Amino acid sequence: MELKDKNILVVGLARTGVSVARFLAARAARVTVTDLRDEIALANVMAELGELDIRWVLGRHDESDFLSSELIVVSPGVPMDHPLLVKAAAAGVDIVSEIELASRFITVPLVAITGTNGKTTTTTLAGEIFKGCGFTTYVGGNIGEPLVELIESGEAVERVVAEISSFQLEWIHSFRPQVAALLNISEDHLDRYASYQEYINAKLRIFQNQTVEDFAVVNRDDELVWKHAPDLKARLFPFSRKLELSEGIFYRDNLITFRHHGREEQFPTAEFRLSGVHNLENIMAALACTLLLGCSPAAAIETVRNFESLHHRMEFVRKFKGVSYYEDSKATNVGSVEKALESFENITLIAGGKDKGGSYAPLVALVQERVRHLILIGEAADRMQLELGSLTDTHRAATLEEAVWLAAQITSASGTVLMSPACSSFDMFRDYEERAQRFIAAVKNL
Ligand code: UMA
Ligand code: ADP
Repeated sequence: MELKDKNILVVGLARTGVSVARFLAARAARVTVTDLRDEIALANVMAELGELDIRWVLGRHDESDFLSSELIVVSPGVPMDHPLLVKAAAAGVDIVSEIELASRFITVPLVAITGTNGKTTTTTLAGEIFKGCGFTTYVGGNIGEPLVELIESGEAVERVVAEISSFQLEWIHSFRPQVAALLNISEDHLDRYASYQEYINAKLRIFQNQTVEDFAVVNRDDELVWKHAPDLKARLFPFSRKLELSEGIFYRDNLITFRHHGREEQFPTAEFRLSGVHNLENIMAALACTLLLGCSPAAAIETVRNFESLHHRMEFVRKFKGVSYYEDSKATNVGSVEKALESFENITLIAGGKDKGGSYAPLVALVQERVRHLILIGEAADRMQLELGSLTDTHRAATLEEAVWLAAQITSASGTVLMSPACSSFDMFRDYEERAQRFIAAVKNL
């Protein structure tokens, strides 16, 4: 792809936009960057990119920039229905996401992993398995390192593993992973999409450009995912916790079995450090992605055995006066909270945050069965109280610290205090990591 002297607009100037601007400038494109945030808010970015020959349009977006560009690179946080993107698309301007741009320069096998939950865990594990098998590997995407950074660095790798969000899939045209995995789908990001179906369609685009030479690793047990499997062009490689498969990877009686073209490999699960049924699914998906691309089973199982849960995903914090405290700040939707509630009993659940517009109804049975006390925080508290408040003893707290203090008062010995918010954090915190740190500090201060 020729970028030299091309008139390119970069929309959004956070992690993605900064990396893209640097990448394009290094290839002598004529780059304009634009962000709704102004010079004061972006002072650090301006200092960081100060030496580059780029044009800045800050504090606003100008229609003329959108219409006069030859190419627009959009950050994931910019909605697809932004009026200026709609106009530019109608005028025939080429619009791409950062993963589309980067993938045009990636020449080694690419594994792309999406799903409502489990992306980061599966992506990280798959990356570790490749490395453990001796492949130099770049791990990036939604996990935090834009893929263009790999191209920009010039580093030669043998495998790329990318965590891919629905937002990043909105503006792809030729993005084609050799192995694409869809872990699960449940309601999320309904503050961004007009309907659940739109979100589902965005996720399915990960398979859009695959051919029969590629693999689609799909969750056989997820009805919604499996319903779409017959439409995929790639070779199907399902994973299942429930069914024995003749081609695919499945779990039964403490054993994961991988079957491909008549070959069979078995992996005992007894010594795995990752716990929970959802992590069995993540492990099977990661094994499928890596074994299909040349990893040796012996090295792969060694890595899986030693892999520990990532921070802020159902993480144990402390036991205090007989009560166990767990922090699951990364549970930002109902699907992930379901898994957390399935993992404990006699729960005091701290939930709430920025509402993403989905229904909390899938939690009803689990709240009735397992949640003794519910403490609600943040903007979503009103709606959560309406949907769940009558099912159990429900309280409100103005801050996370107050919620932790209250939880400590009302939870009986041997109970579990679990922060698993079902919401994003941006109403009260910078991000889910700050929310996690504040919870941990409050628990340690008890
Ligand atoms: N902006 C505009 N105009 C708009 C809207 C936004 O100029 O109309 C500007 C904002 O002022 C801001 C910038 O765009 O300066 C924000 O861009 P961004 O939200 O895309 O932020 P990045 O830092 O580039 O992060 C993105 C992903 N963010 C989102 O998808 C919201 C990061 O995923 C990802 O790690 C990063 O690219 C690198 O690939 C984060 C995320 O929350 C972790 N992802 C969602 C999730 O996991 O649920 C999908
Ligand atoms: P993502 O990157 O998709 O957000 P993470 O691995 O960061 O996924 O996990 C996010 C949340 O989802 C955590 O609360 C975690 O416990 C939960 N989780 C992880 N894997 C799964 C899965 N396969 N199904 C449902 N929930 C999961």
